[in-house]
Amino acid sequence: MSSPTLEDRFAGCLLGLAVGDALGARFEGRSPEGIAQQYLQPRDLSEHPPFGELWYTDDTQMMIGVCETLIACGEINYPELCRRFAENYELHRGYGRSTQLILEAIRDGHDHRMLAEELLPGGSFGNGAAMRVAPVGLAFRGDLAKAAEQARKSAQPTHLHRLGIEGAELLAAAVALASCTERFDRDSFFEQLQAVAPSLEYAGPLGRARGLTERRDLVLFGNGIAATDSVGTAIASFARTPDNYSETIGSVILLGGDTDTMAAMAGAISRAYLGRAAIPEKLLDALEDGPKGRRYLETLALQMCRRFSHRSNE
Ligand code: F2R
Ligand code: MG
Ligand code: MG
Repeated sequence: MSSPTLEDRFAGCLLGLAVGDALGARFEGRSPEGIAQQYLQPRDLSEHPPFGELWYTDDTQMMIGVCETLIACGEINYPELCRRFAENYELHRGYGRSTQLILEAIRDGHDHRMLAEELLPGGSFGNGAAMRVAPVGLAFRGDLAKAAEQARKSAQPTHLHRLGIEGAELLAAAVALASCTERFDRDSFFEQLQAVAPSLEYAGPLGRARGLTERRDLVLFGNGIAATDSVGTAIASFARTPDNYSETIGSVILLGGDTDTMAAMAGAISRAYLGRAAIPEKLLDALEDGPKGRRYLETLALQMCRRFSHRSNE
């Protein structure tokens, strides 16, 4: 099989994130035992998805804001990013509490910088900065140091805790590497990621992910809303089944907990590697297609590709 074009990878990444988010959202907060009563194998979720249109959540809505900023400015520009986040914000998408308050403060013209410091001790270590950062990885895929620096900037409005920020750096690097990869090399992938996230909280899971073979061991990586309980899980799931998007997102959804976000992150990495072509049609067709739905994501991917293709290191 020929490798995907760059355009294919960009579209795959954005759509792979949105589909993972929207499918995972149907199971958010549920226990693995409860999900197992309906779905036994990861692929079952793609083959027999829940009935009806699949609606994305805050993960995709914020990722759209990151994309729009990158397309408009060529890099992360703080005021533009805040403006896009607030403009796109819809409460019913299901935001984290602190992120919700910050976005409402931006929207209402209040001083929000203090909020990010004060609402949670030491700033947020939630996975909200990592769940939206994939476009940064695409844009700066040829330069991991730049991707990490831009990921830090993209976290700034809402996530000031070092673990929230480091989770975003790691996820951006994983997308960057996947989008440049012709044939997945596990050792090289993890060696490069380990250089990006040296702190113990991430180094441990990355070390375990490198040797992961059994799906049942994914449970050791966590399924929670903290970046340290979900970013490693998404990366581990991708690296276990790099050639199979349905298996990669299905495996994290079967863990229960923060299913939308784990599937969004895992789906973004998977499709940055595999491209758009093999996202199951059933899932793609079910993804919402309103004003900022499926076709808008395809347009964003095209614009991103035009804006950033010269940075390719392929
Ligand atoms: N919030 C949700 N889902 C909840 C259910 C929504 C429901 N369906 C509805 O109908 O409303 N999902 C989204 O939130 C996660 C991303 O969150 P983000 O952006 O990181 O938010 P925040 O507010 O910064 O942090 C989330 C929680 O993490 C804990 N936390 C973070 N830092 C902390 C600290 N320093 N000390 C203590 N706790 C900390 C807090 O409980 C925060 O509320 C994604 O899952 C996304 O899908
Ligand atoms: Mg969500
Ligand atoms: Mg979530």
